[in-house]
Amino acid sequence: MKMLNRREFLRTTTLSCVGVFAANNAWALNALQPVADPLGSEYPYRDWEDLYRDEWTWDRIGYAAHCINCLGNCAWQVFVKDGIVMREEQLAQYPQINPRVPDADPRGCQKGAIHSAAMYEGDRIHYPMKRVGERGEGKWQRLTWDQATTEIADKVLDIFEQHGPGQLMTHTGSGNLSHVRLAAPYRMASLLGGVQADIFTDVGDLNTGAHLAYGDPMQSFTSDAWFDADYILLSLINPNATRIPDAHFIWEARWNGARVVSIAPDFNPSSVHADLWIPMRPGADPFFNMSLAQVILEEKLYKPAFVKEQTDLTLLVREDNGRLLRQSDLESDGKEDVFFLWDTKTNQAVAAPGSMGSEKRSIALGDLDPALEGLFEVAGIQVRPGFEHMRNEAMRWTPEVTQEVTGVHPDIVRQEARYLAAAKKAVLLNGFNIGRYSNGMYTGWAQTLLLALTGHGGPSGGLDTSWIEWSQPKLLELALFGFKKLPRLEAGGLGEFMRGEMYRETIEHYDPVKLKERVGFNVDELLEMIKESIDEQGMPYYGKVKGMILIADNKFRRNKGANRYRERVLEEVEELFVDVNVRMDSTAEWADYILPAASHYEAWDLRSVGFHRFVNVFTAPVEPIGEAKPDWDIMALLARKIQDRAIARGIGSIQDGTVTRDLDRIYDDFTMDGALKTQEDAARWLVDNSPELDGTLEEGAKRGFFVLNAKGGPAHSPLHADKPMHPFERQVVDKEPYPTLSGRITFYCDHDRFMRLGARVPTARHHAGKDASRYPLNFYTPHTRWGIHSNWRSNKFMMRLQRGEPNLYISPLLAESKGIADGSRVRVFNGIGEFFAQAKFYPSLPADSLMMEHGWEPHQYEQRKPLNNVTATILQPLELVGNWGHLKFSLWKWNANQLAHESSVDIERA
Ligand SMILES: Nc1nc2c(c(=O)[nH]1)N[C@H]1C(S)=C(S)[C@@H](COP(=O)(O)OP(=O)(O)OC[C@H]3O[C@@H](n4cnc5c(=O)[nH]c(N)nc54)[C@H](O)[C@@H]3O)O[C@H]1N2
Ligand SMILES: Nc1nc2c(c(=O)[nH]1)N[C@H]1C(S)=C(S)[C@@H](COP(=O)(O)OP(=O)(O)OC[C@H]3O[C@@H](n4cnc5c(=O)[nH]c(N)nc54)[C@H](O)[C@@H]3O)O[C@H]1N2
Ligand code: SF4
Ligand SMILES: [Mo]
Repeated sequence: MKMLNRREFLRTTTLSCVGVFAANNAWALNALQPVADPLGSEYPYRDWEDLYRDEWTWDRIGYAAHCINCLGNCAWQVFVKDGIVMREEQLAQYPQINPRVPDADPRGCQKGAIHSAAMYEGDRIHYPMKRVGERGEGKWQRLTWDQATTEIADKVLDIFEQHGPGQLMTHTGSGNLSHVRLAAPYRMASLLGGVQADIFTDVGDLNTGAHLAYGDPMQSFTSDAWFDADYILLSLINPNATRIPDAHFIWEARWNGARVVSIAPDFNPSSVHADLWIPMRPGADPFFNMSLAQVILEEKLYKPAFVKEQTDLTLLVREDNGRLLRQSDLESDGKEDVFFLWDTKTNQAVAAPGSMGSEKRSIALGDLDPALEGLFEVAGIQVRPGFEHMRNEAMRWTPEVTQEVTGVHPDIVRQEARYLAAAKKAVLLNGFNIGRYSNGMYTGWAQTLLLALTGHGGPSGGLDTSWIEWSQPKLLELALFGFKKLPRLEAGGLGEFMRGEMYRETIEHYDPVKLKERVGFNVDELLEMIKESIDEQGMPYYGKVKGMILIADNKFRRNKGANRYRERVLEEVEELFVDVNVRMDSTAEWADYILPAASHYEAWDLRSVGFHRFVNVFTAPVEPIGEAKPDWDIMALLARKIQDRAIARGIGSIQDGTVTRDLDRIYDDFTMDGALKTQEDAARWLVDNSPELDGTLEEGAKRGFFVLNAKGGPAHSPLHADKPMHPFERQVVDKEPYPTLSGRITFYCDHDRFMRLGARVPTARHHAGKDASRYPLNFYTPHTRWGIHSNWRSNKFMMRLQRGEPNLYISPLLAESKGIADGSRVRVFNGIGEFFAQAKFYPSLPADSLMMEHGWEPHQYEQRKPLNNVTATILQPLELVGNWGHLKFSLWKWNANQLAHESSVDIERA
């Protein structure tokens, strides 16, 4: 080939291009004739070019979502070449259910988009391993599956033989939210009688205020229902970072005319796009909410018809003792759970329909017109409607009074109260962060009050608590062994607090007098109430155990008082600590045995957790890495070995209360006599037997997802094929009772502890924070955009999008006073611990608070000291009430949260 100089080359190419385009029609291109490859003889090797061409070829496409604890649940196409996942792409094939509502496509986030890289990173676990050094020393020996599971099975049997049943914790954490991955360890726990803690409360995600009010805290809209709201309030939530695939519905609603308001202490990535950001002092929300209620009542903006029908505010309360008037007060064999209202038409007390004890299964009032105000007499007992008590309390919290606590100007409070009351459809989106403050229950309860007063429920809006409990009876049946035997289900926050002896840090950190002033109780009183809840009110805590099999739970990262907690738990489970995990997380590091699990693209599964009606199918596009196995297969193999070894050792059934633990047939039970040997078998069984899914697994696998049919609708709402879903439609439209004691939305609780702590009606209470200890700064730790907790936290692509090491957000004002520059290395500390991080300026943060996104692995910090080292915590004793109507232990519904944002710290340049 003749060598041209650069100028000549440019001239010829430009000319030939001009020649082609000058013809200005397609003929010119069609006229181009194929010529023999001019480079052929000069460049026989074209591999590097082929590399680029081949990048876009693949052997196979499969489907998957990601099974961890994000709320996205997005369908991905997974492209496989030579047995390796080369990339993933959003599927974007969900049907639009209604032409007037935006669809759910495409769904995804940046973490999901790099999983094909992350799944092959160095932290993946390839083989079963046994520790050969001290715990945590990092010395491992590779075992075969046979060796590992035989050794573990023998230890499990030893624990049964030496200590009896109930001494094994078999806990699956929040990392396994897809159906089969979730069902496998629960089924194992059901058969073994293992301790399984409530995963909502042991991380602090339960909206207890919503449960108190509605009797059901799992009551989100489908996210498309946000679209036609005209008022959206974001409270303790940051959807642009933590609900990435659904957040667009909020901003589309804004485009559609909605007013979007974000309440947060910092100008977070969602506040940025709102019509109004209300800067809230950390933990001050109940005061703000009560002041909204005050304005609504003062200005008579409330909707009496909705209040009378849907709430318990009509129920009569005794003047003498502050208790609800019960049938048992009036008749010797009267019921405790039948209540009365005052009918203004007939001027008499009438039993309110729809309560737990009522024969009427409807809350419709018919001809009744109950009073909201007035003093009445029933059989010589003076009574008045709860509405008056609620109002008296709310009227204390004028916007002028609460401004001192919240920092929010009264004009803003009045303005937003009026917007809320005027809205046709108002949606209040509550983040899970609400559960991580000790006054979160107060925040949530007051929010439900605001919505009820202004008539927002069902089609006219309401509370969105970020979770939908679809009706999936077969999933529960599979997970809980047909309800024939159950795990030892434990109150989550309570279990962690007791087992990890976190109360030791509580005692150390808080000033008892100041704590009582702030939250209404001191540590001694708290410990007494905890004891009372366990001993007398049925809050389950099973005490210390001897061994632990942990699945998909980064326990030593997420828990409070982190390193001290870890030491205590390791001491407790001295005999056995097994971790089943996809990667070497900060918990697997400390295990005796590690069993390698298949990742998202390596196992069959289904997933429905999310804000939409699509059940994604995982089709196992590739084989598991190394010798990893799907979680179901791992549990089945473990069951097999326990059964074999039990038979060999002559161990049969062991009596455990009213059931037997049949160790000699546990594999047969686990697999339904061999029918469900693999994760794929279990996924197929679910599809074949679930009424809410139409078609076969194969059909779902061809599409990548199922669309839930009407049978999948949750308890509180029908699932219409062509309409977004609204929580409590059945109550608001169909007048079905709420699953509460009174059958109505609850705003009066006459349980002793509620009465004693001044919380029988919604009110405002502080969280502990900086004023309850010696340390001057509030410290709160929300979730990061760059990981789902610890998942993908150390991935190189995610690290490149941020500072790449644990970083702490600080107000420049505070930084200046401490001599800290942007990028400085800082030490954050209090009496119970310390950690080091890089300071990052964040001007919108209050100068008396620090913020740090949680989720960094302890091993990413200097000296392996994580942020949770400085989080001392308490429990909210009201959330531990276990003997009042719907306030009794219920998995994922009612028990006490672990609280992340209660302690305080100081900071210095390090
Ligand atoms: N990218 C990503 N997404 C996730 C997760 C993740 O780790 N990463 N985790 C998932 C899980 S399990 C959860 S629990 C959720 C958590 O996600 P969210 O429910 O959004 O909760 P957080 O991120 O903890 O906090 C949300 C916001 O609360 C604000 N905030 C802090 N204190 C207060 C306060 O006192 N009052 C008010 N009004 N606001 C306050 C902060 O500005 C913060 O931005 O996200 C889920 N989605
Ligand atoms: N300070 C502070 N602490 C907090 C919070 C906070 O806001 N502040 N938030 C709390 C909240 S809301 C949450 S939800 C928790 C989250 O707490 P973590 O338990 O830390 O959550 P993940 O990082 O999701 O851990 C799940 C583990 O499951 C593993 N895993 C993933 N897929 C699979 C699989 O298919 N099979 C198996 N066997 N394992 C798998 C992953 O390796 C991962 O380590 O943290 C809580 N801790
Ligand atoms: S991690 Fe969750 S939100 Fe992100 S793409 Fe996967 S399923 Fe969707
Ligand atoms: Mo969470």
